[in-house]
Amino acid sequence: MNEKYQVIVDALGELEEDKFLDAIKELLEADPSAENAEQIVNACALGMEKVGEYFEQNEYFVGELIYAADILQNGFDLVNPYLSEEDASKKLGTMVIGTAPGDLHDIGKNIFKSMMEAAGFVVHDLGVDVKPEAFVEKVKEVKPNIVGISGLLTLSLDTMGDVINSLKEAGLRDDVKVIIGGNPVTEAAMKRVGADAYSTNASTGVKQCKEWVGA
Ligand code: B12
Repeated sequence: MNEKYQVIVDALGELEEDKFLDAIKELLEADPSAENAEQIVNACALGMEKVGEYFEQNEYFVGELIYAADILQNGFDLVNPYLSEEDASKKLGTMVIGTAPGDLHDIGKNIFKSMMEAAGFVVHDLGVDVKPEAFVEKVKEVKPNIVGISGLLTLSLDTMGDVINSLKEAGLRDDVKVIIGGNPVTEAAMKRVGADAYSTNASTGVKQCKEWVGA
């Protein structure tokens, strides 16, 4: 990775907010393209991985996780407006998205949502810890092309299945494509829960959704 992006990874990992935000600002000033903004988002995700590693090693605790999430959100607020140069006025399709039942992580979901909106989708975001019934109600109401479920806990791989089963029981499963995303999702998990696609990366997730609507 280019050393300028590496500064972002390291500064976030070490919880150095000023250094982190200054690096993002400098990179965006030098190159305001969507491609650069995506690279910055990827560097942020790597920085959060470092935070996660420190947490696993008992060097950081939940307080540091919360602080890291806060710093990341501030960084992401800077990047968000640069994420796409596409014409967001031509709507490609509709998505209902939420974090899996029992899971409160939403940073990655919010990044994916912003990138979907920037690509031209209308996104209805149900928030975190979204119960299967809430997904069903929203799908009935807005009839989306795609349902997205985000999850960062291993436990979410089961509760994502509960959401998909509820869509089946309501007779809605065949009307939508379902994509699951978040760090722990795998192809095996996708098959087990009955989703149509999975992604551990917002860019490839958006690409998949665009393919589904023929864009
Ligand atoms: C920040 C964080 C928190 C914050 C969350 C703040 C927030 N608003 O989201 C707080 C402090 C609240 C938190 C709480 C907890 N956390 Co936490 N947390 C993290 C941490 C450090 C980073 C997660 C993150 O934001 N990553 C950055 C984003 C950008 O990455 P991402 O989510 O993967 O998203 C990208 C892609 O996956 C994709 N994507 C995401 N969603 C979707 C959806 C779709 C549809 C698509 C296509 C793509 C997509 O797009 C994104 C950009 O590319 C991780 C460690 C890690 N490295 O993952 C632990 C981690 C996820 N947490 C963990 C744990 C254990 C907890 C707690 C239980 C801690 C506790 N003891 O209380 C609680 C759980 C509360 C709950 N019920 O959910 C564990 C999970 C372990 C497991 N295997 O289940 C991890 C892995 C840490 C660890 N190594 O142990 N956490």
